[in-house]
Amino acid sequence: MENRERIIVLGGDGFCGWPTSLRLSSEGYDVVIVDNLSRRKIDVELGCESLTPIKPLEQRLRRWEEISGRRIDYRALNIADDYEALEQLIQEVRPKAIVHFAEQRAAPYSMKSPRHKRYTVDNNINGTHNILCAIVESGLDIHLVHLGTMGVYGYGTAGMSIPEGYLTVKVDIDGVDREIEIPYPPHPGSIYHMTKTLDALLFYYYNKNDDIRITDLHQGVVWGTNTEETLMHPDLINRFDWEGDYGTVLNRFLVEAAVGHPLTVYGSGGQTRAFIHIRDTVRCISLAIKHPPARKQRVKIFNQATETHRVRDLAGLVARLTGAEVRYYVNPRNEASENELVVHNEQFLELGLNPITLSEGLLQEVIEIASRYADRVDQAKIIADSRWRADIPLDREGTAARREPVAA
Ligand code: USQ
Repeated sequence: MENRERIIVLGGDGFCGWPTSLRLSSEGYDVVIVDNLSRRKIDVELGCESLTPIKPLEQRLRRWEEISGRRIDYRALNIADDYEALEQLIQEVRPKAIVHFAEQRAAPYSMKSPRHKRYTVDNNINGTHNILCAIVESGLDIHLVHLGTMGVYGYGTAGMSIPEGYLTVKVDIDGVDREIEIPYPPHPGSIYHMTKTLDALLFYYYNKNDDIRITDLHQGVVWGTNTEETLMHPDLINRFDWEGDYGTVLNRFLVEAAVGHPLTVYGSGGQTRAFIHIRDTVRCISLAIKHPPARKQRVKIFNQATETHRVRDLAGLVARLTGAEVRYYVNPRNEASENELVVHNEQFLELGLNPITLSEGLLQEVIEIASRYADRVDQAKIIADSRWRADIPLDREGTAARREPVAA
């Protein structure tokens, strides 16, 4: 039997986890997906579903095997809860790497209520800690690749660009100037983002104490939906979130345009964020697996983002392409209304990433998908119920009074 390298993908049924699992399988790794299908259960809780009609995981996996001749194994497991089963699985599979997507990943969902805050913290922190603990117990040299977020830095960079994880600072120690490198100060903007900053501390400790090899990928807002592999058959289609809690900004604007809803710009729309196309997400993860940190090297941090955009400029672009109305809503979040953002991402570029940047062609591809499945969108679910604080008014109609020119 061929001795292939094995990879465990935690959260392999999700938006980034599914296309990553397919990519790694097509590259020749033996992939084991671990998932408790929590994201599908949250669809039921929220009363909406993926824009794209995703198939049950078993059906996805059967179709993939039929098309590619490659088998992906699946284990139903809640890694935040069932530590013993996770430890046994790692012993049994003996993976080269574990890719960790198994976190509740939506900022608005994490802010909905005390229950949602507590679920996000319990799930994300226990899950991450269980993996680290189980890797140590296994005694194996396993590379952990974690999906982190650009949001750990905050987005206000005081006029400087955001380095890849570590910041060089000058300090005065006993009257002598010294230059030292420190982890970039955490500055989370939601309970969800806060869990990722806590993850970073867990990584720091386990890397220092147990020499675990860890790569933390600080990913920006993902847009798009298809990758080369998910396009191979309708049964492999990826999920596409659009509603108020889980949909991310650019994909939401494209769906809103397709169903004739005004584009939901929060506040002034002056928020600048870092973006990455889903096809680059899977490329970056593959590159990260192929380039692990050396044993005893500190946690390796990549900024997994290819470009930055201001929210109102994205709305302007989508409006120009589709004729949609741009409407301003009271921002349900507690965030700066305007910010500049410059992000270093040289490490992935040096490893050969040729970034996909926002082009009309790719936007059209998403508009086409959004139009094809528009009847699956329940317009009542477009406006988020979540607010960062109880005193922020819920704005269902949009502040139509505000009409600033929107840059195209
Ligand atoms: N926004 C709008 N209108 C909308 C939705 C969002 O104006 O309809 C604004 C938000 O106020 C925010 C920006 O767009 O300023 C981005 O919001 P988002 O929902 O697209 O992204 P976010 O909540 O930050 O979280 C998403 C993913 C998360 C990932 C993160 C990367 O859900 O998993 O970690 O993007 S980053 O934003 O770089 O931290």
